[in-house]
Amino acid sequence: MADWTDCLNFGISVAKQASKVVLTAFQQEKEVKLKSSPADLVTETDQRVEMIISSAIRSQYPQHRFIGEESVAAGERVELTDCPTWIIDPIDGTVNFVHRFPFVAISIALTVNKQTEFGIVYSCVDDKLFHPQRGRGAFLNGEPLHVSGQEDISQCVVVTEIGAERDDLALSTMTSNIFKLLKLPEVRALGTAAVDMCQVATGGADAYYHIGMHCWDIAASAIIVREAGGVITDTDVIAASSAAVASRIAQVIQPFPCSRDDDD
Ligand code: LIP
Repeated sequence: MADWTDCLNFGISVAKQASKVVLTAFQQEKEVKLKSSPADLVTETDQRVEMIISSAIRSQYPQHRFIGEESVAAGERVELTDCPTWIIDPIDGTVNFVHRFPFVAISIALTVNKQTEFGIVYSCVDDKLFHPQRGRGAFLNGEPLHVSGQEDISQCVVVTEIGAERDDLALSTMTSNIFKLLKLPEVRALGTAAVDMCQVATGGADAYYHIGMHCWDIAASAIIVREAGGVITDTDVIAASSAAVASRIAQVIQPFPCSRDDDD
């Protein structure tokens, strides 16, 4: 099995450099633009941070490819091939960033042959670095992570979000699904999918549910959950501490038809 540890270490150093830009801008006034909805925002910092990360990686690994949230927003196609491909969300939790709600993360994953080799979720404000590697476990600031292993849905803390889609169908599906989830366990939301999913990996939460996610929102955190012993299903995204909890949530919620990132 090829060893991607050098790439992981390089990605971590780049994420830490980029986080300085995020943290400086976090305290300042931002110029904000709307993307698909008032809950889907972009700032100059999102674009700058993506440029810093992709330029650094490109000069170190010129053969590698990239899928980045802001490059796609600017018109680049999403194309996942077998080549080493870095999937980047420069600021996951842009709405939090704009409002100074203190959960924002830089999320980076590397796929090779369409399989994720490692992830990096750097939760900048609280200085928490999540770094899983395929087959080698998941870590938070160097310490191994394990899901709770909870199998009883009535004992679960479930993390979820309303999401960025604000049309009537998306909103009514999501709110009615949250209503159903509220009848089961405790529900929480931090405003960043990447950090939300990391809570499942730490065992602090037992499941995560969200519809309409993009690959850059979840590429890194999905491998964190898996390497911490959890499961990821696809209805639409459920990350859970056990297959039993994932399947119970899938029975309760109403699926929602989402387009794929690689739809043209
Ligand atoms: C956002 C998320 C947020 C989710 C939104 C959106 P962004 O990512 O992480 O938790 O609810 O759907 O995708 O736009 O801040 O990178």
